[in-house]
Amino acid sequence: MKALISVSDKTGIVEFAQALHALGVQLLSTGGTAKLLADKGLPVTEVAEVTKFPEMLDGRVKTLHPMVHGGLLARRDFPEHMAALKEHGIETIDLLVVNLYPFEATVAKPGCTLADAIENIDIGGPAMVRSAAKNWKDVGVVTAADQYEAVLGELKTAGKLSNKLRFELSVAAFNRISQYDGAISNYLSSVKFEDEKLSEEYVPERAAFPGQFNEQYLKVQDLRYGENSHQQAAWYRDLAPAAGSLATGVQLQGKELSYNNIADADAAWECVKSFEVPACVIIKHANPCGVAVGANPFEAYSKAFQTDPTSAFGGIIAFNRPVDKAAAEAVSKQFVEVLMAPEFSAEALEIFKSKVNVRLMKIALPANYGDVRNVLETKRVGSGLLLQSADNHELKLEELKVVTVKQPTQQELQDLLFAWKVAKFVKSNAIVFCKNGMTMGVGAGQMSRLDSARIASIKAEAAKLSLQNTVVASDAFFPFRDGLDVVVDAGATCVAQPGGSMRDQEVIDAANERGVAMVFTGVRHFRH
Ligand code: 93A
Repeated sequence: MKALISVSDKTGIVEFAQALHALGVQLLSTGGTAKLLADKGLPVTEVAEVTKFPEMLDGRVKTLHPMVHGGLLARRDFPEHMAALKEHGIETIDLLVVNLYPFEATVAKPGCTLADAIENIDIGGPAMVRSAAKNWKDVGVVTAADQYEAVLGELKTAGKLSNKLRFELSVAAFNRISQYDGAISNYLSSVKFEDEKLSEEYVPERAAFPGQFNEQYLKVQDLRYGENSHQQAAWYRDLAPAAGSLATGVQLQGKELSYNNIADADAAWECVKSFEVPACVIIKHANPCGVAVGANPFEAYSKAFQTDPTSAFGGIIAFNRPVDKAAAEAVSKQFVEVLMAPEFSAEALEIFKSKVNVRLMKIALPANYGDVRNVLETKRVGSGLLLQSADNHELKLEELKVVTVKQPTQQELQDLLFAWKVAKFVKSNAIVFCKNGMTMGVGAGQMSRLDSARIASIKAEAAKLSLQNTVVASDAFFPFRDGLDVVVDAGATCVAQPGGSMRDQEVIDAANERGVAMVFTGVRHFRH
């Protein structure tokens, strides 16, 4: 058996090659890799010896040769193929181990020159990978270090690779090539090409979004159905999901997650992650119907639940602290679809054991608060795609601009920041009443801001909550004073809104007339 090893990332390659050698596999390798293996005392033949051509053009041409590709592509069960190899003195290659020039890492470096990017486009590596992956029936193709173990495992026990493993390796290889080519296309089509600046040192300016968008996703699972039962669906994740994102979670118990569960769980998780102190978020139909912070998860949940107990029925609940016995007991009294937290105590797990339908999801928070957020948002439109950076704006206290005679109190300012965080996760038009770190009324998803304001107070009334002395966050500006009047009529004494309307002065005058405090945030949080 013969293996050709040609790797840029040499992590673990010596140990892998040593194990192959111990199994009697002959080693063939390219310049840098061959040198490393030889230095470690391994008997290795340089590809240049086989092709009878030196590596040339600064390594651009190393393995692009019939002696290599013939050995990879020949079908062992076709006598004509084997006769052709014999005629030309080509030997078969049974195992290919390749990882590519680090194109992605190179262009990720600030100040990367166009010349450096181009030089890191691997040609020979992908060509060999394609040859071997196409001929998967006869050749095993290894494209990542985390495959070394499985390959050695089969070679040790069976002396050869199974059809199944060779096929899986081939699929993984084509995925890798597609991802690699996607990265090259994304990079090149984002370059703002300036002919007059061309030189070896030219660092091109790049558009935020490439001219052609290539992304790869990995299937997490097929779903029973989509938003409705007549729609088919599956859940995919990024190849490298961000730490602390929904895709990194594990389901500990309960029924299979549904399409709507996953969408709501993401909203719940992103919202609860945005709080530094213990918080609880209850989501229904993509909107928060209760959010609160508290001294502990139990208190946060109890407050969040009070906002709208009717809507909380069948909700998706997220905590940013481990769920302990007290919180678990409280939550278990309501019908809950999904419960998410960074950790569950043994007692909490015991409480949910008998509730077999409750889906428990454990997701680690990012290492540092606010560290990693979802970075890119996509939305299909017709035969197209909308792409935007995620709405990760965090409002700071010092960014609040008081525009009224009346000044907010310290407590009101704290509640405004809380309300503003929640409003970001409420579908527009969003009106969120809050008090003492708790939502008191949420108006979501209305076509008129006035209706959202009315609905928020109707909901508070239904939950028997008083809106007297509450603060209000409005995700976008009030186009007229009527929206402000509705929230002040309901009992609000302090209002946060972006500002920026043609009629800002009319709304400021109204706030002064009504004797309430108002702040402009200078930023809008539409969410559709
Ligand atoms: O420059 S290439 O596009 N031309 C080639 O013929 C070729 N053959 C292998 N790049 C080529 N490779 C790549 O070299 C491999 O994909 C691998 O990433 C790298 C290993 O080189 P070395 O063994 O010299 O460190």
